[in-house]
Amino acid sequence: MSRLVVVSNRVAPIKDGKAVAGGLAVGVYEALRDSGGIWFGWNGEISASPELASETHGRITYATLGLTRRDYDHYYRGFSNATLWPIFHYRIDLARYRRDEYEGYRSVNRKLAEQLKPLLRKDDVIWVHDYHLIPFADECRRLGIRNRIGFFLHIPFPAPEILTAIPPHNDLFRTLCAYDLIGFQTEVDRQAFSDYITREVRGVPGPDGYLTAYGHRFRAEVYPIGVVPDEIQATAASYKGRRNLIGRTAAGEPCPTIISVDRLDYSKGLLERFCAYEELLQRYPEHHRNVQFVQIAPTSRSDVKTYQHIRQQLETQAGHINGRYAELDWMPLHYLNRSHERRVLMGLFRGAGIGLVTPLRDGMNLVAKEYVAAQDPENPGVLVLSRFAGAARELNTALIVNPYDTVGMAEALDRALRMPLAERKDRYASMMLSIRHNDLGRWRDRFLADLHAAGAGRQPTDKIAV
Ligand code: GDG
Repeated sequence: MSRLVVVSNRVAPIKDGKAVAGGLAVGVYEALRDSGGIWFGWNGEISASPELASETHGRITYATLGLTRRDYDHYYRGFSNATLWPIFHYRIDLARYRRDEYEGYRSVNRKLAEQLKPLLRKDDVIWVHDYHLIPFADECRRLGIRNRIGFFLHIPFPAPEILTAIPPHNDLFRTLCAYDLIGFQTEVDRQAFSDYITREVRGVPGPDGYLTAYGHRFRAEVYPIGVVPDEIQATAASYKGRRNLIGRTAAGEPCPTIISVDRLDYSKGLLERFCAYEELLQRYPEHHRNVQFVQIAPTSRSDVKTYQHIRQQLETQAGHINGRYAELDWMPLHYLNRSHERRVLMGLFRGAGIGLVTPLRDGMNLVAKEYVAAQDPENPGVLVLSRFAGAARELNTALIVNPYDTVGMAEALDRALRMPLAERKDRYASMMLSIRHNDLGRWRDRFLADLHAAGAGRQPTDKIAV
């Protein structure tokens, strides 16, 4: 059996037996635990002279290194998170481009490939994750690495017109074509990629998802990431903490709760969501004292300017809503800027009657799937879901909303608060079917099976045109 080598921007070594948090970490960890192998990438630290360090737990070797301050600024904070992230999420208005940052991005990819090379064996299969590492396979090929290399994009792939706003888009996407297999969250993303390749570089689509561009034949396919529903069910059901959350209604019953959990990111639509909640309170006074909204939003990328700005806007809006509607014994909005343990989140999901997941753009959005998987099948809550989350392609019996439509979202919340049990059960059953079908194991197994098959024809003499 080939060894699996996973390459991702961040690697956090996981001690034996310790539970891991977050969908990607769980998926990658389980894939590695079954096959054994290496998890390679940045250790999250800034260092004046980064050195490769490795740690083995069970069958997994964590090989990590730091970044210099300059590399961090150019590769991570700059081109990855101030250029690619906003543009891939359709926010050209928030993007900036600096040539030195792009050069830094390319150079870190080169250095990472150089550091990985001595660790590789001939039949290792390499699985690279996300937008930080688009040029990684190209750098590997330049070093003579001929192993199978696949790439999975966790975020959306935007329409070609948006992508061409990235000044070096031709150079960047030429490097993407060096992979043997490229995976996307949804068919919309795969189609946008195929459009870009055929339109911008005159690539040629073939049967079965194969494309030829820059003299290289590779495959592009859809692999919707999933969760482990049974594990979430068990964790949520066994949580004994404050299941009924914070408040009580005027009648002394547990207060119906709307819950949202997101990294604090402008793509997640938090501000629009706060406005929709205010609209609900304004239009439907009967919900006063009978609903509370809990928004958990751990800060993220707080040294990138646009993230500081959105944080200020949210604090202002949260203060405005509570200032306008709160009573001595009723707090309509609980805005928590801290992260919480995964088991606590799953317990809170189960106790909340509404899961409100309304990103402006999202590759998949695992919180939507986690909220549904955590529900009590006998008394499930309602998922209100943005049409712009990848998850909306599968969870189409959620209440689907447009996050730019404040009144529409308020109406959906009102409908969710009133929804009868039979309808909630029907919608839940249908969503669970698709969550079980596209679970995390299937995501991993399909990708790896296709990667084995896709690279099978690669000859040692294959050349990537430059
Ligand atoms: C990217 C793409 C795609 C959140 N707060 C806490 C916490 N979380 C966990 C959630 C969930 C994960 O983090 C977030 O995943 P999402 O999918 O919602 O969003 P991104 O972080 O933007 O992820 C996205 C994903 O990659 C996977 O491909 O779906 O579209 O943007 O698991 O539960 N976990 C803990 N404490 C928190 O406070 N423990």
